[in-house]
Amino acid sequence: MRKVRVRAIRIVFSAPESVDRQAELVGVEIIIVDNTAMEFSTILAQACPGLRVETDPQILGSHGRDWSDLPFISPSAVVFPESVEQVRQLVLAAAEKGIPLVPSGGRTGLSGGATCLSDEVVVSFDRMRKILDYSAVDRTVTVEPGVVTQAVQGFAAEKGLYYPVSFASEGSSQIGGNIATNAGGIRVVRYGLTRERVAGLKVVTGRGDVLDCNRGLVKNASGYDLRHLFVGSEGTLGFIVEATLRLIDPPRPSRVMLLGLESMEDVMSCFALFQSSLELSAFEFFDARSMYHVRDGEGLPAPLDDECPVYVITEFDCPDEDIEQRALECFEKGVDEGWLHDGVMSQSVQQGSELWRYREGIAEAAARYAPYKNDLSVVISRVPEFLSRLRAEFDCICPDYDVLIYGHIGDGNVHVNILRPEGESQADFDQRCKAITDSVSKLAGGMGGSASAEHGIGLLKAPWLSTTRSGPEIDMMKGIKALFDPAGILNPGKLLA
Ligand code: S2G
Ligand code: ZN
Repeated sequence: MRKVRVRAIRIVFSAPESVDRQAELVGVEIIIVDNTAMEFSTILAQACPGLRVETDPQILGSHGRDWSDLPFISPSAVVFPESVEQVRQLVLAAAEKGIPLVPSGGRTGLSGGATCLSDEVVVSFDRMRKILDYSAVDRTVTVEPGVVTQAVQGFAAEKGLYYPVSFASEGSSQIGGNIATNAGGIRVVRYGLTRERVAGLKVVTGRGDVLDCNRGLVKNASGYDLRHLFVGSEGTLGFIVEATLRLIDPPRPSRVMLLGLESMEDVMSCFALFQSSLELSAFEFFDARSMYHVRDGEGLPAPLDDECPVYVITEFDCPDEDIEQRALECFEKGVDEGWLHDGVMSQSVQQGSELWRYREGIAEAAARYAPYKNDLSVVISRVPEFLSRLRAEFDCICPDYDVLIYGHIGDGNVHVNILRPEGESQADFDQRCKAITDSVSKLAGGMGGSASAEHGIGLLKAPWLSTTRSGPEIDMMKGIKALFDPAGILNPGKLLA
């Protein structure tokens, strides 16, 4: 008796013409993958000599998750390739056998992009974490995908240069995943996103082709720049197996200000004032609920004499006393205009780090409640309107919810963390949060914004892709997916559900 693997069962009902007529079962379709019951892990182990294949439950548990708090579905195996050739071999075998693969880096994703839907095989890049090359002249470093973000920052600093992409999870996230989600972070307002850092990308496509895109060139006018297709593709077009990153001059000495304000409109007035007078490297905001939770979670003292409705953390170049004076004049003008209520400026690197904890500690403080997250963006000029309409939505839809609103206001990105009330079941909470996401994604989309600013679409936000992308765009994206992954094995169900 030959066991076969059932990939999916489709139960087909008639669509009742009228509501009083019951739908009737008209058919059951069983889709069989032409695999013998041989385990995916066995197939891959045979196809890729030397590939480390794990089915240990503990590894399945750790590597089948990311930070999205989705219900856990175990992968059938986790594989740990150690070379481009091993990745190529395993992709070829998976494409031939119809084995779905899920790429996994630092597993710090927030949209479920590295989680399983059924019995996929997770491809972990934990064993591809070498720094392969460095060029002082090109100011580029070439790394394997499993190199941790913080390691690249450290390597750049050792060379007297700077890798500016920075965010709270940089100690765990991997470069491959940063590129696959085009990670942003706190200094986008000055340095842009990960995309700006990618000078070259080696990728294994779903057909098993190894593409060596751009190879570190500054100029290359030879047709479509395919590397940019892979940046932000969430592992659905190919697996990143090598990245050449462009490093930059280190920043000048900087200062950090924590400011207390009355309203979001005041935040944007201060942003315009500070941006016109100083070299900003960050301009972040967070509301009073965020301040409450970060102080509670991180055990931080009140930074200002009074509590304020809104706070800003801004960082700017301050190489000398003239600039320091200019910063203080900005502050004074903000107070005179009534935009600023109070503020404090760091006098040392240590104090700067301490002030940053009020912003960088929010996500971790909220994580205790397993919050539901929205990650929205609009153009900077529409932030005040967006935020007042967003706040009105929350006041109307869920006045009983504890909602934290914070983010990178300098680049138009607003994060929302909704905390589940104690008395509400997870099912009810999830249901209400889906309705909220419906509303706020349509609000952002209706203003030309995005339902996902930097965390990616993944699994969690796939139902709302169409609030941001048009039908023709989604058709084009599906066409590109079919070209690069004809067998549909690369991170199926993510981004383009
Ligand atoms: C931030 C971090 C992730 C989160 O703090 O800027 O992107 O949980 C977020 O919101
Ligand atoms: Zn963020």
